[in-house]
Amino acid sequence: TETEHHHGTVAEAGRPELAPPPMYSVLLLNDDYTPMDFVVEVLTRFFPMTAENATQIMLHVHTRGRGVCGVFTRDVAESKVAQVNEFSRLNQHPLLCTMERA
Ligand code: TYC
Repeated sequence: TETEHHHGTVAEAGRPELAPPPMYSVLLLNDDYTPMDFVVEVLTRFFPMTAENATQIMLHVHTRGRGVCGVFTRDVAESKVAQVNEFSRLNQHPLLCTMERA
């Protein structure tokens, strides 16, 4: 409920209720070389989504230059970015993943 003490609120049971954490969008960037099927594999491997949703996001990135893969807390977003970029580098593709405040 809205029983406020500056930033926090107090729930019905009197349990402290924390403010929501800052959220970050994880983005894929387009390039001219990464195969489309590799981008779809990356999306289904590292983000919870179907192959159909992954194909839609891949095509959006391909046509618009960048696109959102998901929105996460800072630590989770940083981990996704690191995993995607390492996987792309290991597979010798230039695919880049980044993040920004949502
Ligand atoms: N533009 C790439 C191609 O034509 C496909 C691609 C899509 C690459 C999305 C990166 O994030 C990306 N093969």
